Amino acid sequence: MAAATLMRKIGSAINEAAIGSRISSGWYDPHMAAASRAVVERIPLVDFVLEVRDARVPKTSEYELMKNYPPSSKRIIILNKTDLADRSQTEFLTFLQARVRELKKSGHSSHATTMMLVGIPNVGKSALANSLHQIGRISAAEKGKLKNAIVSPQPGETKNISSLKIASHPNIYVLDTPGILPPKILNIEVCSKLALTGAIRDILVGEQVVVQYLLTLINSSDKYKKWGNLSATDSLLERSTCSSLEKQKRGYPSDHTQDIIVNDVRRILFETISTFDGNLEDEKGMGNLIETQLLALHKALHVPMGFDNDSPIKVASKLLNLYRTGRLGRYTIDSLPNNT
Ligand SMILES: Nc1nc2c(ncn2[C@@H]2O[C@H](COP(=O)(O)OP(=O)(O)OP(=O)(O)O)[C@@H](O)[C@H]2O)c(=O)[nH]1
Ligand SMILES: [Mg+2]
Repeated sequence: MAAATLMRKIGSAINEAAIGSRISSGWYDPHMAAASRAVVERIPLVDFVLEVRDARVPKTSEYELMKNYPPSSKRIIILNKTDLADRSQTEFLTFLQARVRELKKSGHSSHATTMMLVGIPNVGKSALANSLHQIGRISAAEKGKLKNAIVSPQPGETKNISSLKIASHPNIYVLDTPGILPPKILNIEVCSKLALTGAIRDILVGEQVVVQYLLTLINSSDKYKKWGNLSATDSLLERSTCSSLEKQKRGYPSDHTQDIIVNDVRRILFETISTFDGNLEDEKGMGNLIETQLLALHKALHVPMGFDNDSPIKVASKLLNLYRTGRLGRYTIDSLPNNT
């Protein structure tokens, strides 16, 4: 498999960086260790645990701390980032809205209900906590005073458990928690997917390595074939087909410069893959194609070539950003049985 060496590289970088060094902190830092104890203590105290997973990697993003709890009416698994994944999933907000309504009607209604959002870093727990504000029923006077959770593209943004009120009479609270991973991740494929989807900071693995893994996946899938005849209007059309809820949730500005860049990037990927005459099953062949692609992408991504040593890193982070915001299409990278 062409990705084997890359996966080994990512796996060892991640496990070496777990605890950190004197110059940089690792991803399993004292915050994560403390948060994991705090979450475990709260599990028995809350009414529901909502385990948020990334729809692109529904298996890989399983939350270690809930592994021993069978899915039940208390442990609810939610797939987030469905707009980035290949398969369409049930709309989770509609689902939660129904749960909140049920709660109001049920016997719970005389006392406050607490739901805890848990998950690995960067799956969108805080974004979900904020969306829940919009679906809960809360008086206008209280709305002005509502807290919002901070959302960021970097993993590890939320450092403490915080409580947000999403409905009154009866009161419903959502606990937003810091993202948690186990201190050791032995499976190198899991490591690679976590790095690619942004659960672990890029600096610990290196953007250039992560982007090679991304290109290996793109080059091995046949999605690129759709990019053969792109014009600026195609890409605009594709964006306008996203549902308004998705857009509202993501909050990405519609930026025409970005659309042109996306089109150029897709076209370059299409051209380089379809004219490549080496063997993509072979690591060397894949490596050569990736090298050609990264060189060709400098121009499309507006990174001047060769002026400084950082230009390959800039190309890598721009391409990763396009992928992570769904501009290179939808991908489900965990292989799942068809009935999942
Ligand atoms: N495309 C897309 N992006 C999302 C979605 N939900 C969240 N995001 C983005 O994912 C990134 C992470 O979101 P957060 O809500 O900060 O994630 P988190 O799980 O709270 O992360 P930690 O606090 O680090 O554990 C942000 O850039 C969000 O804008 C979604 O449904 N679709
Ligand atoms: Mg958060």
